[in-house]
Amino acid sequence: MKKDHKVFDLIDQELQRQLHGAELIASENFASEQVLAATGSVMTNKYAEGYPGRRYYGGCQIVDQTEQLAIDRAKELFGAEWANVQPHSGAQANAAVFLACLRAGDTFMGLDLSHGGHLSHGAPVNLSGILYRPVAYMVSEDTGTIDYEQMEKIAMKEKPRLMVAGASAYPRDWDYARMREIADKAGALLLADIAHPAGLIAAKLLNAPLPHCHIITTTTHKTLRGPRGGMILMGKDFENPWGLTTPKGKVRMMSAVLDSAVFPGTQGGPLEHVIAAKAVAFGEALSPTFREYGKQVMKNAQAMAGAFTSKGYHVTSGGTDNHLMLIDLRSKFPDITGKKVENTLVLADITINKNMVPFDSRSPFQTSGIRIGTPAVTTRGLKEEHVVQIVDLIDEVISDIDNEHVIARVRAKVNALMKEFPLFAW
Ligand code: DSN
Repeated sequence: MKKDHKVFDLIDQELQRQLHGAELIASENFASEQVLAATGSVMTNKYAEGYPGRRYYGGCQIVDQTEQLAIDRAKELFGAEWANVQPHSGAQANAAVFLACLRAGDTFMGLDLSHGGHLSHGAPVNLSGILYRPVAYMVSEDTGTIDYEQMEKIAMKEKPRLMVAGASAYPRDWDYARMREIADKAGALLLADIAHPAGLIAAKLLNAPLPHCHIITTTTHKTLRGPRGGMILMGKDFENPWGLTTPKGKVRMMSAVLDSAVFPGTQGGPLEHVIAAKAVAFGEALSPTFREYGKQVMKNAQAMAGAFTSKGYHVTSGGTDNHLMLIDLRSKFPDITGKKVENTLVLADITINKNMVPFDSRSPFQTSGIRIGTPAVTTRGLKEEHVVQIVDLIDEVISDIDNEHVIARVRAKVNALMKEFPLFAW
């Protein structure tokens, strides 16, 4: 068959971009060659609606085994009794949990989007904000950390049916035990969305959401370093206090309700090629070297946060416990937006994203902040001394933001540094 050069040239260009640039988007990573091979495998050809051993199609005897392997490894990795590895993404996993736990119009609680929360935790443009009634908790203006006292007050007033612990841009660890106390008092179920720190939690480097949270959702491609996808876990199955009416009658155990909410509730055929790649990634994350990787991710993040602080940038909450940091540009460069920094750094082959900071005075399209994360550069092998060099380079660009010569000089330095750490060398 004739090669589709248009598409494969673009894929090659994307590979070159990844090879030559410094990847600092906190939610991105470099999956291993085995994970890529599984994602690009013949498993993509198979329809397998249903679950292992109970499918709607014939010929599922092999994909049943890969999906069961992914489930078993996921459970081992997180110490969970139950897992569903079919969600196509973290947002899909959340949509399924909401379908299982809420009825249209029900109140649930999540972190305010502008304080680091995620779109699928109640943004007005997402189904979570359209079908349900979100109320938000926030970070404290003084500390930049979650204000659990205020959270409790809001929860007791609003009586949400579900509370969400988790964020897209929050640099600190979570007090899941405290949130469970609040959820119990308010009569809510507690969901931990660990999409960002999942790899660090799997490596036992951050607080464990189990046994405190009733349900966990995650993506598999961020710190967990797997293929792009999602997953739902439970420490222990339990009776769904509200049940779910299906054609077969009332389903009460949460595992059955969640399975049904994923398929057929919100998805059709599972992506068995991605599920095979999830199994590979979970196997990699179970190895001792993954824990060393997680430790280095955190050391690199701390080194970068320290370097930004010493250059006079305001790092929100004063630092980081995990893999990311949020820089509030206003203290050092009040007139420069996050958007401008993002666009300019791309020209220097440094990839970050603009991000709102708590109590931001600008819109999400402009922002006063940038979000920076270390999972991808750490996979390449960069250590503290290298990421601190990148902070110097970022500062050089921002300090003279319209100077093309500076951008070109920095780009050359970034490319030279990345050449020392080839992709897939690990
Ligand atoms: N888009 C992801 C992130 O960057 O955090 C969350 O879904």
